[in-house]
Amino acid sequence: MRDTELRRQAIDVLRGNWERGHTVPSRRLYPHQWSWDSAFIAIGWARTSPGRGRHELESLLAAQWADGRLPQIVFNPAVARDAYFPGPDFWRSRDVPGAPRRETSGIVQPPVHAVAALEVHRASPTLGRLFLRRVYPGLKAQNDYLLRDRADGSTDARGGLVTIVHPWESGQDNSPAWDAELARVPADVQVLSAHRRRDLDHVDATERPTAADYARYVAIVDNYREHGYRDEAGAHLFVAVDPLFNALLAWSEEALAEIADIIGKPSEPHRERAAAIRDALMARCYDRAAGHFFALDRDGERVPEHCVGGLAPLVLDLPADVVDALVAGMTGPRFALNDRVPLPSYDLTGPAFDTTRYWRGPAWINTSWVVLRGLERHGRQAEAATLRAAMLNAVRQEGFREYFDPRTGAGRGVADFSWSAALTLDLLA
Ligand code: 2M8
Repeated sequence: MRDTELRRQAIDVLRGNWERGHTVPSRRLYPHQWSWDSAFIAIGWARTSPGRGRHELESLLAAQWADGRLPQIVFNPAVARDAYFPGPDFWRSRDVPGAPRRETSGIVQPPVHAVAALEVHRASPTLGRLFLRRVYPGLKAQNDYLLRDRADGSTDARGGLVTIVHPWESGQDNSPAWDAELARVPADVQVLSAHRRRDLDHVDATERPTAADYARYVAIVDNYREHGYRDEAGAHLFVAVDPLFNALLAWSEEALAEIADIIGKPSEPHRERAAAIRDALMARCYDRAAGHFFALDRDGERVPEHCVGGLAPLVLDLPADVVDALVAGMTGPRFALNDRVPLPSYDLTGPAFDTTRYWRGPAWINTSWVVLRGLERHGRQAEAATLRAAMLNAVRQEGFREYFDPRTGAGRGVADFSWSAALTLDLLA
């Protein structure tokens, strides 16, 4: 298939998923607005209709909480309340002071939105400047919230890493990096009998998190909701440090610095925050022997599972030997960089590897796109060209699927998935 045809198909998917001001990740499986999906989707819109990219980010920011958190899900009031589980009646944001009028979930997702805002601006700089002025305060407040209320206790006075308090906050829901921490969450699979998992109406159960995972996901939210979604010390049932989340936070601080320069605000504080997060990632998550960035558990111990998020710090300024080690890991047996299938979400040789189960192996377009940007930043053109070819090959062969079998490239999850289409548009630009 020619590039022009692939581009046309990607635009069709985004148009089909456009829903008055935002784009759903998938019409059937995810019928609301998701936070980091909207960032990737805005990057795609930037390549074809920058106005929609602006709407995408501004509609998400309109649902920001008073404390600055940008919610993982903004519920569409026009959609049936039980179309997705867990829906608005499970989260009950309407009972929380400081939550917006529009109902939302109470957790966050990886903060890649400032990067997206800058991409949207660059696509149409004249209107973009006004747009940047409008979105800058919310984007800054989002990162302020994370660095203030989610600061990992063990960082130095300059600040540093932030925690996630639910696997859903990582965006890589059932990644093996969370298994040990999740196993500490007391949960009874019976709690699920009170709910109906709607995801299993759309995707085979072998491709989704297990019932035991969901029981714990529900228990963590029940506890957080009972605490009024306040981040009090010791209140969380799940705490972890995710290298992908923190790398995107640092990258977005760099983007905020550029945005601040464009609109005449102080940029140096953003550059300092970006450097502090990068330094903390290096000091705490980087394992020199493994040549990889690992997640941390609630005690600050490294979780030695090789996940694709551990390659994400490539989007930052890193010492040359660290870049070399990450690229060696990517081209070695664990991630097996090739020009057919994008990067697996988890170590192909790892004990928890699964070819079909969601974030436990399958290849995803968004995480590969982040790593691709990292390779480009460090001038690794050969590896970048290979990864780009793999991403385009996957969507050409299988369509804009949610994820792909990391060995065969077979499409998995839902079809017509928005960020797979959106980031394809970026690749083709
Ligand atoms: C997936 O997560 C949602 C919960 O947020 C789910 O499984 O229902 C993840 O892949 C996440 O990264 C993504 O943002 C979301 C919507 O595409 O789906």
